[in-house]
Amino acid sequence: MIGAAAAGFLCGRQGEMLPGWVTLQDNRQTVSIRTEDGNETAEMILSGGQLRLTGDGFTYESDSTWYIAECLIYDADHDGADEVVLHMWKPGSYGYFHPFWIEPDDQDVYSEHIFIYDWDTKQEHRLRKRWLSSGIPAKGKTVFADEQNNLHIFSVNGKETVWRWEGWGLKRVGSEKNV
Ligand SMILES: [Ca+2]
Repeated sequence: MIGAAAAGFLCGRQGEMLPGWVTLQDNRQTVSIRTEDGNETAEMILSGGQLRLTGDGFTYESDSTWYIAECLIYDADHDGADEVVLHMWKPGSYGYFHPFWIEPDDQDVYSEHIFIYDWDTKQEHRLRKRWLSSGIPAKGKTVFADEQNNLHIFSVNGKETVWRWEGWGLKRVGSEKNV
């Protein structure tokens, strides 16, 4: 974890600014991923905002400009196979699909995202883009997936929102709750 600076911002590895309340989880564990081709085992290392997944013949390393706060592995879209769900911060609000009518992003400003990847045993790095959110204003302090595969986001302001896969992507269900 990176220590908070006095100004209320975290100073990132390349001098970028993240809000000071952002918590970058440190997590190292062996995970079992349910795929269409059977289960696959991976070593997951989340440290300093960088994610590494390794196993028999594969390695995934996250983009060095990202800060991944949390990595969840669960069946986000309810089809029986697991997805990799990243709660993360990256430069700019838009990722791979930048709307043409919006001015170019300010790449010095970090914004919060939920990125979802399929686990594809045919790819050397395994992760295949599934659903990559634009910047979200959730101010998520932490996230959690429940037994119904709903994603709960707990904000730094003490609010909880619940998100469920519907059709194409996560949709918010119910109203915001105080926690
Ligand atoms: Ca799935």
